[in-house]
Amino acid sequence: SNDDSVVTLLDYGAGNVRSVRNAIRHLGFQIKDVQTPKDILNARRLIFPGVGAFAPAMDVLNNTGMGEALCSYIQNDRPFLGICLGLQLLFESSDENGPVGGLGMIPGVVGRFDSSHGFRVPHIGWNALQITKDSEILDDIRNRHVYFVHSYRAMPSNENKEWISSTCNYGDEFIASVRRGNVHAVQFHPEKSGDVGLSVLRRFLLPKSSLTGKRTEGKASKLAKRVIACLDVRTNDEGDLVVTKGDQYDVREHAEQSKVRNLGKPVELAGQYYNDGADEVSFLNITGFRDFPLGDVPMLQVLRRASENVFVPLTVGGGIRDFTDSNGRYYSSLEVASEYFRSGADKISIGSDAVHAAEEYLKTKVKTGKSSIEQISRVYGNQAVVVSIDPRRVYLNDPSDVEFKSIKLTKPGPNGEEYAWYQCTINGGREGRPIGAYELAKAVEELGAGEILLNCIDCDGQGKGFDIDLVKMISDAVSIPVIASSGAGVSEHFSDVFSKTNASAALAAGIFHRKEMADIAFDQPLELELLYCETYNM
Ligand code: 1PR
Repeated sequence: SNDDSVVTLLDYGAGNVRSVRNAIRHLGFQIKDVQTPKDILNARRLIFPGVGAFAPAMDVLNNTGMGEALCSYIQNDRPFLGICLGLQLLFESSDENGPVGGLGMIPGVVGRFDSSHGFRVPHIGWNALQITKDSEILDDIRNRHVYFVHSYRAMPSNENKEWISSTCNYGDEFIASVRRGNVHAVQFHPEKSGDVGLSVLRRFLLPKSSLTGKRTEGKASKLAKRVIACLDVRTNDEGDLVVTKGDQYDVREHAEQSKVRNLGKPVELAGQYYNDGADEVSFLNITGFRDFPLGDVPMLQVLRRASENVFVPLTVGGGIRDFTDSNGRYYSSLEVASEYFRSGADKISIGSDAVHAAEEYLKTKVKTGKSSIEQISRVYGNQAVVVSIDPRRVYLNDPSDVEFKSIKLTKPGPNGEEYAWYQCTINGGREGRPIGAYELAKAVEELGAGEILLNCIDCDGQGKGFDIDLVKMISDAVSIPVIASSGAGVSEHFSDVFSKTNASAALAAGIFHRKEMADIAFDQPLELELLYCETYNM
């Protein structure tokens, strides 16, 4: 095609490239999908958003002849942008379930991050780049952070140094982007890095003459703490999907004949929080445990529409488990998750089903490979699987009263109890289970969860701060990232949880809905923009 508004996209069908598509369209371009190797050779500009694992991606490229076409396209210095796995595949090989041979365009081996010196793997979140040479497409980044999510990375060496345009520090210094002539590839996700990421794509897509502005050096920095806006959604009594918010998980209004509290429309609020600067947006379908999510078409529509305008990571949770519908048709949790990924989710979050899986695993000590956590992480990677924990504090006078890990409380319980354990619940806090948050967190990490969303029923909706004792216990127990949740009421609560615990992110709901929640009294007004602008680098 000769049309400058057309971009060729190589999507080999391994996962969610919806957000890349949405970002390209948002910038005013049309997409032509690669069907045959010839489409690669004829492309004016080619974007390759690699998704999934290295070995299956190479299998597809080799079996279809697309790998060969890609190599010749790149050797001819034609405009190319690889994203994430689309960067890694350019190297000689990867250790991911390997060694597995790559396209071999760039010298070097892609290896796993070393988690031994306290860096959590996967590397998830917003990090700064060290820009080492003129890359053109990175010119607007300056000191702002971009979004990464990966467990494997390529390292700089003498052999590949002329390719490197930026590096990033996470335990090791790894390659964040490469550039040679018209060939670019980035390890981070421009389509998930907000407006700074959109500018990377725009610079790749537009002819150079139409852009102004010059490069500034980025500075090395640690991974930033993330602030996540959470939307609890459910069908209200009229059958509409609405954003709601509970008080210790109770979402019914106390006054008005006990109606479900309605704070607005999910797609609109998600767009608003993105524009306000949220680092990520989560949707939790809080009645998913009783409704079958694939029957819940509105939720899929919400995701599709939200992902058209939200260019930061989207997580969706609620009802992810194996399911047999009323016609006797069986759906695996993997099928349910796949439908969410196809509709625009970057991560899925599992609550109740993770509790069942962890109980089973602790009882039998056998990984069956059949749990939702194992199935989904095998196909989509650990970084795509979040486990949401809904614990409730149980006070104790003596820690030896229970078999679960307990902690000495900073603030004693209502009857002067000095200890507590945190009992896991399922079905939106309705049922307590014989497993603690600590035991659950360790078990799901072993099963393949990539991140933990740590709620606390006692603190939910109270606006009195996160449960620091709980967040500390869990973030010290696992080596995957932990998202602290429940209780944020003022911006100091965020700095508090980040300075006192090893949480990687903090999630909140009520504080963001404040305008819509005049009925809930908070202590102080909050400057939303100030909250997000602050980069919690500790
Ligand atoms: O069990 O896999 O179907 O998943 C259900 C999901 O829905 C779980 O992630 C569970 O946490 C969530 N959920 C279920 N019931 C409720 C409820 O509120 N009745 N919401 C619920 C959980 C917790 C957070 C909340 C934070 C921050 N809400 O989403 O946003 O507590 O709130 P705050 O900042 O206002 O204090 P499954």
